[in-house]
Amino acid sequence: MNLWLRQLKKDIPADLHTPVELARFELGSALPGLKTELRVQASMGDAYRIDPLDDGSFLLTGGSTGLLYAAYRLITDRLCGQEITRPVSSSPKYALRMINCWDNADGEIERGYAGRSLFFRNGRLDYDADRIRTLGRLLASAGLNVLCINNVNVHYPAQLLLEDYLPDLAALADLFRPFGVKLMVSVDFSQPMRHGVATADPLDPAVRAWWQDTAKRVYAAVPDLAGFLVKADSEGRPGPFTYGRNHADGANMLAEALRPFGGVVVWRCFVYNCRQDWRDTKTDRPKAAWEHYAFLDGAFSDNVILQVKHGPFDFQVREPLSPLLLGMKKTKLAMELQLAQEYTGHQIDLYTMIPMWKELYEELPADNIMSIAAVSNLGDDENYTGHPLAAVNLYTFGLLAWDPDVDMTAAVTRWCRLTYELDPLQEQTLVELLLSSRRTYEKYTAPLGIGWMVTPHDHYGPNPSGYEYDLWGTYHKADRNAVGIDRTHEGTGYLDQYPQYFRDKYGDPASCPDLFLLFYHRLPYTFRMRDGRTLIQRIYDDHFEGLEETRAMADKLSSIVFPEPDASVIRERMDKQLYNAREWCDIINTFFHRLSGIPDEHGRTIYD
Ligand code: GCW
Repeated sequence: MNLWLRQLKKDIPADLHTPVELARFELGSALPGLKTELRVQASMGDAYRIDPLDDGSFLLTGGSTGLLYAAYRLITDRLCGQEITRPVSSSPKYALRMINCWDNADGEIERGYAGRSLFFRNGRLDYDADRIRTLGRLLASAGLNVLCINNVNVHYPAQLLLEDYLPDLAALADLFRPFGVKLMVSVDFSQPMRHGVATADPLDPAVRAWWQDTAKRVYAAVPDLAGFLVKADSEGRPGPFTYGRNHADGANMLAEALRPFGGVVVWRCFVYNCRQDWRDTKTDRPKAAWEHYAFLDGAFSDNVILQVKHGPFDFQVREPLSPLLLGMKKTKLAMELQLAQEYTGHQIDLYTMIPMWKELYEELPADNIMSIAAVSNLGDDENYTGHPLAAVNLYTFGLLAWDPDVDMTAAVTRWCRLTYELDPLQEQTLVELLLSSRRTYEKYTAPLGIGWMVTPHDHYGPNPSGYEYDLWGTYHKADRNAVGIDRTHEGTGYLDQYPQYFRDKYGDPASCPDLFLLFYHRLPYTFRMRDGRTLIQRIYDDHFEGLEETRAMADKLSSIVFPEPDASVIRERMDKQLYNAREWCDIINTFFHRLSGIPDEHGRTIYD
């Protein structure tokens, strides 16, 4: 299944080895009548230029991967009914456009909602090569160029990717090479200790030697491996803290090992105390990343990229941009997004992410962000993303990582047009529906930036106090009068981690944007919002609206004629979403009504 490239009917032959060969094949089979000339200009890398010539032919110029991207641009423009009539030049804003799979070697996917791993079975790399080629085609057509295949929580035997399974890794890298997709692997910081080294201390010469030797072997097998991805000292993973070292010590040690081969260390900043005592009011989890990393700004080697989750918590529906992304000016950074709908509906509920990403990109500084990464929403389901409409997130993630200024309606329309041949009215309905889906989901789930009212561990469906007395630092502290945590200077001081303009924007509840209100402030239910409503009334209204909008969405969706098997899957998941939205709406409203005792001004049903 070619998803948004379903009009490309020919499978990719196994004997293509370079992006240029592939570009020729794709152009020849997708646009058989069209004359194209491909001119390699190696220095252009991923960038390309397309010149329409007087005789109706096209001249494509670019680096080898650039030519492949140019070919997909020409093909997809044509499939969308758009003609290139003027020269087009394009180059990616971010050098590394990465998908991070959380696939375990046994084939399970952590937070996977689209089946099992496409890469692993029974503890080994084992896959359907045709599906891998199709995936490569999809990734390249979206401009994506790095794929980390294994979970950042590296479970045995995934460690063997650097050892016994190296030949398998090399074979997989060969498969992806024509697509311009480089592999990356997650590594376990304590791995040397499985090989007779007494410690994993990053400053110990034996540890350094082990990693250097390992890098040499790995790059002999996969010379273009993008590098290593590391989750250290996070949620129980090993890391430099065990040895009294900091994260620059750890990352730079690995960077030194990868440097001779041009590899990068992508080092995640998802470090916080995951064994917090809920009685402890001093610790405020969103502050953690800054406290661990900000003082190290400038201390990382030039082939280290710090990968920072977009918000300070963990992929909630609404979080501010992480202060690290704004404040670490002397460090190379990657922003990490999550396509896997862990907190956003498990690829059952519709949740199109581009409106949220647009907000993030608008705030992102221009200079030191090198890379954009996203946790994968892929699996071995026939349609790759579980919900057929969740593929819009994979595709538009790629478009934005290439060019964050892309218009979001245009991007979603492009995906719809490539994926389905709908009549214009239905297409417009689908585009509108997808673009509104995030806001709708936000309305029926946790209110006004508070997050975390999900069922613990599984993270689907409501449980307003599920995490309230737990270890994870994710509290809302709702009582009969008020809800939220004060994160201003007078409160936990989280907001102090931001530049002044940011503090000014969010620091005062009277001017703080509504949707962030409870992220930054603790407020009484009677607090008057700018539009005159009380906080509690706004919570009720949002939840009733969220449910109503979901019902309207279901109606609209049923008016669109999707092809099978998509139609059945979409219908079946929409039924589940309706159930979920109702559960959320009623449980959240009841929760706050029971606490506050304040009735809904409109007398709607709240179950007590
Ligand atoms: O939110 C948590 C997820 C974990 C995940 C972790 C992370 C891979 O629930 O499943 O582990 O984030 O990002 O490392």
